[in-house]
Amino acid sequence: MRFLSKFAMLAILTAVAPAAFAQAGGTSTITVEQPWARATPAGAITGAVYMTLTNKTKDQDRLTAASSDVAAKVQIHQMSVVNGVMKMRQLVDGLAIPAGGSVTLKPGGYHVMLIGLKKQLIAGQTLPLTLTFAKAGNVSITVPIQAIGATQAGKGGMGGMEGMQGNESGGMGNMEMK
Ligand SMILES: [Cu+2]
Repeated sequence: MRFLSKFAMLAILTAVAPAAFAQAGGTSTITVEQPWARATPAGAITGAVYMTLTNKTKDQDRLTAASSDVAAKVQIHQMSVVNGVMKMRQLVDGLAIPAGGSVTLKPGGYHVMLIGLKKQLIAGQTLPLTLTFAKAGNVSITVPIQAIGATQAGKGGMGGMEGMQGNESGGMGNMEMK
Protein backbone atom coordinates (compact mmCIF):
# COMPACT_ATOMS: atom_id res chain seq x y z
CA MET A 1 0.00 0.00 0.00
CA ARG A 2 2.79 2.38 0.80
CA PHE A 3 4.32 1.73 -2.56
CA LEU A 4 1.04 2.25 -4.29
CA SER A 5 0.32 5.59 -2.69
CA LYS A 6 3.82 6.81 -3.35
CA PHE A 7 3.52 5.78 -6.94
CA ALA A 8 0.15 7.43 -7.32
CA MET A 9 1.51 10.65 -5.86
CA LEU A 10 4.45 10.62 -8.24
CA ALA A 11 2.15 10.02 -11.17
CA ILE A 12 0.01 12.99 -10.18
CA LEU A 13 3.00 15.27 -9.70
CA THR A 14 4.47 14.24 -13.01
CA ALA A 15 1.21 14.78 -14.82
CA VAL A 16 0.29 18.08 -13.21
CA ALA A 17 3.49 19.98 -12.61
CA PRO A 18 4.61 20.90 -16.11
CA ALA A 19 1.18 21.90 -17.38
CA ALA A 20 -0.05 23.74 -14.31
CA PHE A 21 3.05 25.64 -13.40
CA ALA A 22 4.86 26.11 -16.68
CA GLN A 23 5.86 29.72 -17.25
CA ALA A 24 8.74 31.69 -18.64
CA GLY A 25 11.75 31.01 -16.50
CA GLY A 26 10.82 27.60 -15.24
CA THR A 27 8.34 25.27 -13.62
CA SER A 28 7.65 24.54 -9.99
CA THR A 29 10.58 22.13 -10.06
CA ILE A 30 13.12 23.67 -12.43
CA THR A 31 14.15 27.28 -12.76
CA VAL A 32 16.06 28.84 -15.61
CA GLU A 33 18.02 31.91 -14.61
CA GLN A 34 19.96 34.45 -16.61
CA PRO A 35 19.56 32.88 -20.02
CA TRP A 36 21.55 34.57 -22.77
CA ALA A 37 22.77 33.89 -26.25
CA ARG A 38 25.80 35.23 -28.02
CA ALA A 39 25.26 37.44 -31.00
CA THR A 40 26.61 35.89 -34.20
CA PRO A 41 28.53 37.34 -37.11
CA ALA A 42 26.63 37.57 -40.40
CA GLY A 43 26.53 34.21 -42.13
CA ALA A 44 27.27 32.14 -39.03
CA ILE A 45 25.44 28.84 -39.03
CA THR A 46 25.79 28.07 -35.32
CA GLY A 47 25.11 29.88 -32.08
CA ALA A 48 25.10 29.11 -28.37
CA VAL A 49 22.80 29.74 -25.43
CA TYR A 50 23.85 29.82 -21.78
CA MET A 51 21.90 29.85 -18.51
CA THR A 52 21.77 28.53 -14.98
CA LEU A 53 19.42 25.62 -14.32
CA THR A 54 18.30 24.89 -10.78
CA ASN A 55 16.51 21.75 -9.69
CA LYS A 56 14.34 22.37 -6.65
CA THR A 57 13.31 18.75 -6.17
CA LYS A 58 14.85 15.84 -4.30
CA ASP A 59 15.33 13.91 -7.50
CA GLN A 60 17.87 14.40 -10.22
CA ASP A 61 16.41 15.76 -13.42
CA ARG A 62 17.92 15.89 -16.86
CA LEU A 63 17.90 18.39 -19.69
CA THR A 64 17.34 16.03 -22.57
CA ALA A 65 16.49 18.21 -25.55
CA ALA A 66 15.80 21.73 -26.75
CA SER A 67 14.29 23.45 -29.74
CA SER A 68 14.02 26.94 -31.17
CA ASP A 69 12.38 28.63 -34.13
CA VAL A 70 15.70 30.22 -35.06
CA ALA A 71 17.62 26.99 -35.62
CA ALA A 72 17.09 23.83 -37.63
CA LYS A 73 18.46 21.75 -34.79
CA VAL A 74 19.29 22.34 -31.14
CA GLN A 75 21.64 20.13 -29.16
CA ILE A 76 23.11 20.03 -25.67
CA HIS A 77 26.88 20.30 -25.83
CA GLN A 78 29.92 20.30 -23.64
CA MET A 79 33.13 22.05 -24.50
CA SER A 80 36.40 21.03 -22.92
CA VAL A 81 40.09 21.14 -23.57
CA VAL A 82 41.55 17.79 -24.58
CA ASN A 83 45.31 17.70 -25.12
CA GLY A 84 45.35 21.44 -25.54
CA VAL A 85 42.65 21.45 -28.19
CA MET A 86 39.17 22.80 -27.60
CA LYS A 87 36.71 20.08 -28.31
CA MET A 88 32.98 20.10 -28.30
CA ARG A 89 30.75 17.13 -27.99
CA GLN A 90 27.07 16.47 -27.90
CA LEU A 91 25.71 15.15 -24.61
CA VAL A 92 23.54 12.47 -26.14
CA ASP A 93 22.13 11.45 -22.77
CA GLY A 94 21.45 15.05 -21.85
CA LEU A 95 22.73 17.11 -18.97
CA ALA A 96 22.02 15.97 -15.40
CA ILE A 97 20.71 18.58 -12.97
CA PRO A 98 21.41 17.23 -9.48
CA ALA A 99 18.71 17.08 -6.83
CA GLY A 100 18.59 20.43 -5.07
CA GLY A 101 21.47 21.68 -7.18
CA SER A 102 22.33 23.97 -10.07
CA VAL A 103 24.25 23.64 -13.29
CA THR A 104 25.55 26.70 -15.12
CA LEU A 105 25.93 26.63 -18.86
CA LYS A 106 28.64 29.11 -19.81
CA PRO A 107 31.26 29.83 -22.46
CA GLY A 108 33.93 27.14 -22.44
CA GLY A 109 31.66 24.58 -20.81
CA TYR A 110 28.12 23.36 -21.22
CA HIS A 111 25.96 25.12 -23.74
CA VAL A 112 22.82 24.75 -25.75
CA MET A 113 23.98 24.67 -29.35
CA LEU A 114 21.90 26.20 -32.10
CA ILE A 115 22.70 24.46 -35.38
CA GLY A 116 21.55 25.64 -38.77
CA LEU A 117 20.71 29.20 -37.76
CA LYS A 118 17.84 30.60 -39.77
CA LYS A 119 18.72 34.20 -38.90
CA GLN A 120 21.60 36.20 -37.53
CA LEU A 121 21.53 36.61 -33.76
CA ILE A 122 21.69 40.34 -33.14
CA ALA A 123 22.57 41.88 -29.79
CA GLY A 124 19.58 43.48 -28.12
CA GLN A 125 17.10 41.09 -29.71
CA THR A 126 15.74 37.88 -28.22
CA LEU A 127 15.16 34.33 -29.36
CA PRO A 128 12.63 31.72 -28.22
CA LEU A 129 13.90 28.48 -26.71
CA THR A 130 12.07 25.45 -25.39
CA LEU A 131 13.97 23.19 -23.02
CA THR A 132 12.81 19.64 -22.39
CA PHE A 133 13.49 18.00 -19.04
CA ALA A 134 13.03 14.31 -18.31
CA LYS A 135 10.87 15.03 -15.27
CA ALA A 136 9.88 18.68 -15.35
CA GLY A 137 8.72 18.56 -18.95
CA ASN A 138 8.94 21.50 -21.32
CA VAL A 139 10.05 24.97 -20.27
CA SER A 140 9.76 27.74 -22.84
CA ILE A 141 11.89 30.82 -22.28
CA THR A 142 12.84 34.03 -24.06
CA VAL A 143 16.58 34.42 -24.39
CA PRO A 144 18.19 37.87 -24.64
CA ILE A 145 21.01 38.12 -27.18
CA GLN A 146 24.23 39.70 -25.92
CA ALA A 147 27.13 41.20 -27.85
CA ILE A 148 29.53 38.77 -29.54
CA GLY A 149 32.27 39.35 -26.98
CA ALA A 150 30.02 38.84 -23.98
CA THR A 151 31.18 36.27 -21.48
CA GLN A 152 28.25 36.30 -19.12
CA ALA A 153 24.66 37.40 -18.89
CA GLY A 154 24.20 41.14 -18.78
CA LYS A 155 27.77 42.04 -19.68
CA GLY A 156 28.05 43.04 -23.26
CA GLY A 157 31.16 43.54 -25.30
CA MET A 158 34.82 43.53 -24.40
CA GLY A 159 34.75 39.94 -23.29
CA GLY A 160 38.34 39.44 -24.29
CA MET A 161 39.68 37.18 -26.94
CA GLU A 162 37.41 34.30 -26.24
CA GLY A 163 34.96 35.42 -28.84
CA MET A 164 37.60 35.27 -31.55
CA GLN A 165 39.24 31.99 -30.77
CA GLY A 166 36.87 29.46 -32.14
CA ASN A 167 34.23 29.12 -29.53
CA GLU A 168 30.79 27.71 -29.87
CA SER A 169 29.23 30.85 -31.29
CA GLY A 170 30.17 32.12 -34.67
CA GLY A 171 32.80 30.28 -36.63
CA MET A 172 33.81 26.80 -35.70
CA GLY A 173 37.44 27.90 -35.67
CA ASN A 174 39.84 25.30 -34.43
CA MET A 175 37.27 23.18 -32.70
CA GLU A 176 36.59 19.64 -33.63
CA MET A 177 33.17 18.15 -33.48
CA LYS A 178 33.01 14.65 -32.15
CU1 LIG B 1 28.47 23.23 -29.22
